[in-house]
Amino acid sequence: MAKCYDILVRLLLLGDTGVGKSCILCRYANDEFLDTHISTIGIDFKMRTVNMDNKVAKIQIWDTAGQERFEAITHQFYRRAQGVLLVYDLCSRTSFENLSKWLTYVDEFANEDTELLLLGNKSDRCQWREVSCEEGQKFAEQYNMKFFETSAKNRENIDKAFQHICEGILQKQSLKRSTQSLNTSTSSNSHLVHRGRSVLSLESKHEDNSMKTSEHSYWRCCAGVM
Ligand SMILES: Nc1nc2c(ncn2[C@@H]2O[C@H](COP(=O)(O)OP(=O)(O)OP(=O)(O)O)[C@@H](O)[C@H]2O)c(=O)[nH]1
Ligand SMILES: [Mg+2]
Repeated sequence: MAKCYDILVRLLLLGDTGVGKSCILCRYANDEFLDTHISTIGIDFKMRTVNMDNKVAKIQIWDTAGQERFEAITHQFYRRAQGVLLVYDLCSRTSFENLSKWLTYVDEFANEDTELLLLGNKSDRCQWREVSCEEGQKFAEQYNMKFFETSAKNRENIDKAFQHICEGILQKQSLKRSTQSLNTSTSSNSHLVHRGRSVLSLESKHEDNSMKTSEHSYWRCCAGVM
């Protein structure tokens, strides 16, 4: 099948049950909002195509269930994510306190260079707020994440948050590409130096293939789980 995009970005939504992950995704992908809580079973996904840097970017977003009983399923998806949106409900201190648990999972199951973004959702319910904006900001800074307060209900910061994480991922990728080409030229130079002089051997760096899962095997793997 012909590829109809230039860039594929894979994101994962994580956080306690009820914080609004599915609503954030519905708002971003379909511009819809659902008032009732229908708990996600295992994992779900949606896509949106956007223009970034004059390229067509397909954003594939995996929406995980916050309930503990699905963790064994959802952990399998962490490694394929280039970015994780970590969500808490700013009207629920428990969901904020549980962020460290989600970060432990990210540490354990995601790639080291996964881009992270913290979202304090339900900003339209400020009168019931249990977590201040400053606390959210401070937590995010501790883990080197950018932070947004969002509302899936009134759209606040939803597009901005997705745009931010995608840009971060693309910047990281282009930096990685430049480093790799630099390494390649260094290692080919090192080869020449080694052959020509027979004395100097510079160690060539191995290319990091961890993020190069082909889309084909990716889909096969998901199909096995779904
Ligand atoms: N007021 C308000 N309610 C929201 C917002 N986002 C989600 N909700 C409500 O919060 C409840 C839970 O939303 P979901 O998106 O289903 O939560 P979830 O994080 O996907 O939950 P799980 O699938 O169980 O992990 C629903 O009743 C939503 O209507 C928001 O920004 N503002
Ligand atoms: Mg859900």
